[in-house]
Amino acid sequence: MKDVTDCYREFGDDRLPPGQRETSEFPVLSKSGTPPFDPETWEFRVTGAVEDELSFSWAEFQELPAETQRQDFHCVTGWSTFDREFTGVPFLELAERAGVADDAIHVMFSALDDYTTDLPLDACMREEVLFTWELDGEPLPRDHGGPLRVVTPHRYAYKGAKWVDGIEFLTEPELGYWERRGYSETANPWREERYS
Ligand SMILES: Nc1nc2c(c(=O)[nH]1)N[C@H]1C(S)=C(S)[C@@H](COP(=O)(O)O)O[C@H]1N2
Ligand SMILES: [Mo]
Repeated sequence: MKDVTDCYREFGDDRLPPGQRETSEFPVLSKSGTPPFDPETWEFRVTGAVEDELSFSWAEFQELPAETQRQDFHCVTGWSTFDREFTGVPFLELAERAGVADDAIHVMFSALDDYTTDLPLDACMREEVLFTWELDGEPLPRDHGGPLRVVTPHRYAYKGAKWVDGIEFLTEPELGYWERRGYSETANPWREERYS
């Protein structure tokens, strides 16, 4: 198990970011409910500014090399939860397999509920950005983004797409669902980057 709960040290002195409150709960927050998932037709795609575009079925995705990490989770609405254990594939693994093009600078994540979120490439190329299907030793609950979601403990949690089914590498920044509605593109909790 890899403990990445101390990734905050790069950004600030306190594990709990300013203006956040720790809760022992793990609330569910979704823009529009939990979308259906069919393991037979589900397809995960890596597209855009890469050497090789990739595509995985649900069975294939789960064969990728996985690891378990202990992480914290910070929602922009003010709650944080500590020491959650997520198992999955690092973003870095997918980036390496696809071969990121030299002119890629940004990433768009897409999801089954038509949610999108974007991040600068350097904020994605970090060990703690995981595509995860297991939370605290159990299959990731559907409301929390099962079968597959992204976690971003170094950023507010809206950067972690639940029900994720694709990433696109971009040569120009584009805005995701909440980013178009005024939320921060960079979303660093220790700098309280909540709004743009
Ligand atoms: N696909 C999708 N991903 C999403 C969202 C969403 O509505 N749809 N909400 C985001 C927000 S605002 C937060 S705080 C977290 C909430 O994750 P949770 O429901 O597991 O707590 O998911 C993020 N990822
Ligand atoms: Mo959120």
